[in-house]
Amino acid sequence: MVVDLQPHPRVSVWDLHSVAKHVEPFDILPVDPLSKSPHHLTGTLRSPSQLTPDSTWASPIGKGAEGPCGRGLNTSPLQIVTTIDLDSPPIFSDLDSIPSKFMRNVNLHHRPQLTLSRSDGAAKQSASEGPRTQEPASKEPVAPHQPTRSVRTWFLTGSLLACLWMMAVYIYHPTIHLPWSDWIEPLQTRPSQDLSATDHPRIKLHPEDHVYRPPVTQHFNWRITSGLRRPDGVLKQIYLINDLFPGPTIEARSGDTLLITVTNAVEEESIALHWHGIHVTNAMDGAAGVSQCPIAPGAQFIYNVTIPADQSGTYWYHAHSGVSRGDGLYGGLVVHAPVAKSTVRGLMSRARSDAQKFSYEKELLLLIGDWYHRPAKDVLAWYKLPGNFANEPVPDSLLVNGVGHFECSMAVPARPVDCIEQLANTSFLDLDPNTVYRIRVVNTGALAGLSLVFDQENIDLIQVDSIDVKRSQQENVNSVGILYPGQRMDFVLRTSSTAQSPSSMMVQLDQGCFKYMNPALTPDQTFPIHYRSGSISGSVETPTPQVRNHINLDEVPSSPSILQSLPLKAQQTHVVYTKIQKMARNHNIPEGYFNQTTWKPQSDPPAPLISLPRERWDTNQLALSTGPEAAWVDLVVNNLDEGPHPFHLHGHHFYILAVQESTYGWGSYNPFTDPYPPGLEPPESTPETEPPNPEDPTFQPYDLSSAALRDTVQIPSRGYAVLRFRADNPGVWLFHCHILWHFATGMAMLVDVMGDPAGRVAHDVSMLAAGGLCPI
Ligand SMILES: [Cu+2]
Repeated sequence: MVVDLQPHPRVSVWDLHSVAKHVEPFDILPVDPLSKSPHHLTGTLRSPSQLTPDSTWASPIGKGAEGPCGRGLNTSPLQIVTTIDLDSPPIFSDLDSIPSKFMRNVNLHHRPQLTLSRSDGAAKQSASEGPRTQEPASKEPVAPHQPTRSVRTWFLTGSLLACLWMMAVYIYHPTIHLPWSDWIEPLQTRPSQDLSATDHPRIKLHPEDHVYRPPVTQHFNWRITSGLRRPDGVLKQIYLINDLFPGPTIEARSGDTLLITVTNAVEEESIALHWHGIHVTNAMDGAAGVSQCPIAPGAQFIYNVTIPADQSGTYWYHAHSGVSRGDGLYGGLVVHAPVAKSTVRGLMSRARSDAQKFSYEKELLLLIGDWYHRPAKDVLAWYKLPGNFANEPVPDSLLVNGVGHFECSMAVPARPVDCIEQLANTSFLDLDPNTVYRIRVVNTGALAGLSLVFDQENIDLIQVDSIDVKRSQQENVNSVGILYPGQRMDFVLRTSSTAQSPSSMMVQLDQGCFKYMNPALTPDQTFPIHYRSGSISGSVETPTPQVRNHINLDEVPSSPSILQSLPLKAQQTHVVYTKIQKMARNHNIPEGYFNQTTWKPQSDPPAPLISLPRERWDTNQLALSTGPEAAWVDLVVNNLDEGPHPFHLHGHHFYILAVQESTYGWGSYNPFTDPYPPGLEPPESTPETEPPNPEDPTFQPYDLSSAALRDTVQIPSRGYAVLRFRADNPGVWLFHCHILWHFATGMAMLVDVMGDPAGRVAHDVSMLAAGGLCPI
C-alpha cells in the first residue's frame, strides 16, 4: 500500500519523516527519492492490520506532546492521509477502520480487479473502471431526508444563484468576448511549475489565460542564486532563479510587457539575461558588454521586455554573460498568439486561436539540452588547453526540463563525480489519452544538436524558431531534427487511437559535433510517455522507438504567408568569414574569429557598446553597419572552419536563402566577384537555353519559395549561408555561434542597426550621460 501524504503547509517533509518514525506501529519508508519535496511525500505504510486506533494517528500529530509517541513536533491539526493508492492485492479490507478525520480521498489508481469492501458492505468498487474519488467512509449516522418547508424559497434562491453564476461565466469565461471584457482585469495567471522542475518536470502551459485577454504588464521578481543539485543524480553547483532550475517559465501574449526585476545574489559572478528570439529594444537585450553591464553581485537590474505585437511562439531566456548558461541559468518563455477579433454587423466574434488553427487541445514545454557534470568554467578551461587541439568538450549527460538519468558506473575515472543512482522523474510527458498536444521544444544545450523520435505518436511540425512552417504532406512522421542549440520547434503530437502506455520519446544527441568519445555519455536516451488512464506497471520496459518517417529541419521552409514579406532583392550586401583558429602567437589556444577579429565583451573602456561612439570601441569589436535607415540586408557568412556552427542573430529574424556545403575547397561565396553562388549555378547552356545573366536586374540566384525565416542557422563546415533580414530594430546586436564554447572564445560579431554611419553617436546616450562604466 502506498500512502500519499500532504503535510500541513507549515510542516516540512523532514518533520513528517520524524512524525512517521514515531507513529507506532507504522513505518513510512520513502519509495521515491524524488518525492522528497516540501509538499509531497510518498511512502510505504506497513502494518496495515493495526490501522485502527484513532489515538495512534492522532497522538503524535493532532495532540502533540500529549500523545504516546509525540515529541511536540506539531500541535496544529494535520491532515496527513489524503490519498491512498492501493497495490493489489488489497492489504486491508475495512476502510472504516481508518479514522475518517485523516482520510479525505481514496483514489483507486487503475488497479484492475481490485476490490475494496467496506465493513457495512455498502460500497464495493472495482478499480478497473478507472480513476475515481470516494468521499471518506463515515461512521456517523446519515440523517434521514427531511422535506423542505418552502419549495418556493429554495426555487427562488436557486434561480438567483443560477443567474449570478451565468453572469460570472459571461464576464470571466475566456472564450466569450463582450464589449466590456477588455476593461476587466485578467485573472491571475497560473504558474507553470509548482516547485523545482527536478521534482515536477512537467511544464504545462496555460494559453487560455492569455489568448483572450488584452495585453498587460506582468511583473516578476527574480532572485538568482546558486546551489547544489542533482539534476541527473550527479551533484553540481547550478544556478537557480527563485530556487528553481530551470528558471520559472514565463507565459505571455503578444504585446505584453514583462517587467522582470533581477537580483543577482550569486557571489563573485556577474550575470545578464538574454530573451532569445524576442525583438526587444536594444538596451534590454541582455548581452553583457554590448547592451548592458552585467549585473554585479548584489546588484539589481529591471528588464523591460516588451513583446512586439507581431511576435508569438516559443522562446527562452538564458544567461548571456560568461558561460553561466552551461550551469543552468535558463528558462522557458512562451508567447501565446492572441485570437484575432473581427466584427460582423456589429457583433464581436473571434477568429481561430492557434489551438483551433492547428487542431490541438493542450500544450507542454520541453527544455532539452546536453549537460556537463563539471562547472562550465572548468569545461571552457579544458577546451582552451592547447593540448586538446580545439576539440569541443563532449557532454556527459542530457536533461529534459532539468531532469536526467545518469548511470553512476558510467562516470569516467579521471573525472570523478558525486553520483547517486536515482530514479528520474520523467513525468514531463505524461499525457491525457485521446488528447492532441502542442509540444514546444527548446534546445537549451551548450554544444549538441538533437533529434526526437516518438514510439506510438505522430508529429506535425508547425513552427521553427517561433515562425510558422510549410506543413509537411508526409504522413506517419514520428521523427524530427536536428534542432541546434538555441533553436526551438513546435509540433502537434497526435496519438493513434490504439496508443497504450508505455509509449516513449527518444532524444538523440547529434554526434556529428563530437570529435572524441566520452564513455560517460549515452547519446540516445529514451524516456517513457505515460498515458494518465492507461494501465501501466513499473516493470514494463520502455520501448525504443523506431523511425518511421523523419522531418529534416534544415529543409523545412517557412509557410507561404510568411514568405510574402520577403523582397526579391536586398538593398545592402555584406560578406564575412568565420573560423576557429589556433595560432602559435596565442599559444595555440582556440579562438573564434569573424574576419580578423575575435570578440570579447567591450572592456576598454568597460562600458556597453551601445553607450559608446564607435571610435571608442576596443579592438575586439567587428561590426557591420546597416546605415541610419531601416534596410533589407543580405549577410553572406562563409564558414571556413572544420566544423559546422549554429549562428544566432539578436533582435531580428532572418530569411535563410541558401545554405551550401562544399565538396572541395573552402566553399566560400563572394557575391561581389562570383557570378553565381557556389552550388546554385544554373545548368550548362544548351543550344535551346541560355544561362541567366547575373547582370540582369531580374536575375534571382535563390529559390525564395524555400526560404526559412529563423533566428538561428546551422552553417556547415566549409560552406556558406545567405541571410536576408530587415535591419529595422535600432541598436548594436550580436551575431554569434550559439555553441557556448565557441561564443566564449570569441566567435561573434556585431550588427550596428540604424546608427549614424560613422558611429560618432552612441545608440544609448543616456547610459553615457550617466557615466555608465561597468563596475569591474
Ligand atoms: Cu560554433
